[in-house]
Amino acid sequence: MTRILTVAAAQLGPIQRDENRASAVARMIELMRQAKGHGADLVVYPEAALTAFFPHWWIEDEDEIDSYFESAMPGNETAPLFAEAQRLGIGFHLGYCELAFEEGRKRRFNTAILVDKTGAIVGKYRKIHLPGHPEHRPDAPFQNLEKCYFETGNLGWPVWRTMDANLGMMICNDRRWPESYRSMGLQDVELIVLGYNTPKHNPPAPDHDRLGNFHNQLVMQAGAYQNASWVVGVAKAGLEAGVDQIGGSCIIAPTGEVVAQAVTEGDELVVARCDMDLGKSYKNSTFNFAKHREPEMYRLIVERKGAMGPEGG
Ligand code: CDV
Repeated sequence: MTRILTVAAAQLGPIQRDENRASAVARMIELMRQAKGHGADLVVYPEAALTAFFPHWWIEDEDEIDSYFESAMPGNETAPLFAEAQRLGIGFHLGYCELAFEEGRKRRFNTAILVDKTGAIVGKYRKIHLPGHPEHRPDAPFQNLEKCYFETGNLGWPVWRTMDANLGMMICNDRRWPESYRSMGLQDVELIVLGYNTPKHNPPAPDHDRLGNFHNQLVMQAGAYQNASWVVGVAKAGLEAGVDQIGGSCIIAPTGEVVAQAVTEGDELVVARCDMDLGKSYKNSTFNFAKHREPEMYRLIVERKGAMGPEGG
């Protein structure tokens, strides 16, 4: 019997600074209802989906920073999303900014959760690759202050068995690093979901700007193929509080092929029927890790290079 999971990538257009969570959640619910109309089992929302992407601004006031974070999930403003998902019998993935109290102190993470069809949170991931800089750069056209506002994620890359499939999560910049995918590939992941906020302009390297969409797809297609997993990447797109962000949300098969892609920079749903067994022939042949991958050899190469100094040998 084939294991089909119908997945909807729920791209969001910009959320402006004065747009409240109730409005953002209403937009997400509208996309969730559309997804249900297409028979979706799972809806994937972007990174930090409830507010404008505040790491683009320098904020000094602690209370103002905290106002972009959720201290409970679901909280008052996100409860309607959980209720609608439960009513429709649909799972979802949501990126948000998490305020936690752990080890006796306040901690802030860039977080994503996986919610099953009963409305239960079955998985949580905290972003590991935080891009940008920790200090204010007043001369930059906009800030990229994730290193200032978030701590590095401390939950690793687990894979969860839910909805009859092996699901994993990463967040935005994680998608550019092969180890994010491979950590889950080694756990037989079948579907990786992620959200992103990616500006079209890269202030420290403007020569990369023309390649933003290409690199977005390149890394996700490579990650999908090399780990024989579906990858669903979902943008918060368009001009948000002066920062223009790419769209291009897409659903990528374990073959590395893009099977569905957004064409706007606004709220838009793209849907695909994803066969969770499609990666099996790759896992059993080209990417049979147990047969062809030699981690011990990688260790020896790294050690040998270390012994020969930075020039190598
Ligand atoms: N939110 C992100 O992690 N954005 C980064 C940008 C800043 C490069 C990204 O990798 O898309």
